[in-house]
Amino acid sequence: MEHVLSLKLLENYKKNAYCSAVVGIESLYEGQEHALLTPVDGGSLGKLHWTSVETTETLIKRSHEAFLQWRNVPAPIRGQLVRRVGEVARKHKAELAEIITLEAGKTIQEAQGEVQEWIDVCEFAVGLSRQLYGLTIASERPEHRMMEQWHPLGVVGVITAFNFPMAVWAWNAMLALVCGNTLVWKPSEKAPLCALGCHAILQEALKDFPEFPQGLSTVVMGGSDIGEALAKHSLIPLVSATGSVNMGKQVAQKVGARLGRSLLELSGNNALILTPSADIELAIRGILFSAVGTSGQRCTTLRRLIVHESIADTVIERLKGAMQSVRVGDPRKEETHLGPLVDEAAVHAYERAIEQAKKEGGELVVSGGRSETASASGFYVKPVLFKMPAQSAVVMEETFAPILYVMSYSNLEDAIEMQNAVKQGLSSAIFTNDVREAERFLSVSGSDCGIANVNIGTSGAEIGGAFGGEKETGGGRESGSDAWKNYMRRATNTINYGAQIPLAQGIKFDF
Ligand code: UN1
Repeated sequence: MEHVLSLKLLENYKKNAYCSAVVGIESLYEGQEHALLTPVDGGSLGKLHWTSVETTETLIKRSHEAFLQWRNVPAPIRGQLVRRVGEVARKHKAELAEIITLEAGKTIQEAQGEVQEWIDVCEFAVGLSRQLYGLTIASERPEHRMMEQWHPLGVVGVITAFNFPMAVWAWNAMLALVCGNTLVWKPSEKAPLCALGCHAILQEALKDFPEFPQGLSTVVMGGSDIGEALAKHSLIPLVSATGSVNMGKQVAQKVGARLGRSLLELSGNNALILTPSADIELAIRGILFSAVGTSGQRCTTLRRLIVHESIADTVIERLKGAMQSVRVGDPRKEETHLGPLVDEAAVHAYERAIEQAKKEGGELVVSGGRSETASASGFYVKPVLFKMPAQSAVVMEETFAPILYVMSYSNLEDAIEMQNAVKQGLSSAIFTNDVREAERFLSVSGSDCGIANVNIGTSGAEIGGAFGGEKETGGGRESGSDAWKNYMRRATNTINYGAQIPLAQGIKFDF
């Protein structure tokens, strides 16, 4: 089936006029042609040309030129652009969500939630534009003052994944822009239209600011060759990359080879510990959304449930019922809980994990499989619940699918050890009504993840916190708190307002 994109935001893209309007460079179309398919029913969304490496080079230089002007615009004025972006995104929320649903297969509910993350981060970034504070530091020398300033970095390279095709760009872009940087963005090959939708909003917002430079944010489309071009480029001081561990390692090595900075947000293999004191009904609701939401394709998806042995049978029974009531189907329908996986390869990964879990002694409680009720040509699968004898090899891996592995524990120390025993360290949660257990889990000897929650699930973080994780998750932090510091360089300034030159550390150097 052919989908006619009647979405106003993208009405020009099929005429191949859209991108050039965004970047002002016709040659963006010289690259390879790429067919776009929707996971909703496997139908066509049209075609786009990828950007060539040569054009990417040109665009990076252009972005650097834009940076040289943009850095001089006062931060609160830069914030006015981001405020306008938020207003325009809010106005087009439904249309933007529709693009996400068609291209990435996210349910309309969650797609709207994703656009809301973008709007929220705009509000946060506008506030930040007046709060890029440095410290004043007491100097040990008389008539001296020390202070810190935060300056913009330059062109920020952004690489994003299909599963949050707008929000992750927004986390990076809205902050990077108020911080005085420009951006070159390589979206996922699976979600280029979402990137064009984001840029349509930015273009609309920029109409109110004709004095601002062209090329503040540029989209470059393509595969790993384009990612590599960003990673290697000396005009890009920071590359922020979201995706697989393998991609992150490639990027980090290339950026590291030139001593650039990288900000990585990679895999998660998130666990939830369910203790005997927990409110089980509350926990079931938290578990279900975390395990099944976004068809298990969030990096914060719950994949490992570690339940106290005394309540394991009850919890498994309750979860079985809840999972069986999940509505799999067309993500454009309001009532759908579980839309399609993104493509056939994702379905194969799901099937492979099920087979492997069986071999490793897993007992299927909810058996899953392709969904017959949903479209035959789409990539619809049902949720899977496995009771595992131990945290075996398959459980240690991140499979981007709605598969939940349940294991039991007898004492909390062991449960925390199991939770920390994987290579990834993004998100984690405990459900308990016992303050000692909660605090132990949050303590220095508790969860080793970037996100540790009490009585809420592992996914669905708000933008106000710093988002990211440890170990193979890559160590980067994006979005809230002081993540903005990643997008700036710190200058320490010492100012002497006296008539002497005293040296620090008491050194005498008189002559
Ligand atoms: C991701 O999957 O890459 O916490 C990001 C969450 C979302 C972001 C997920 N706010 O689940």
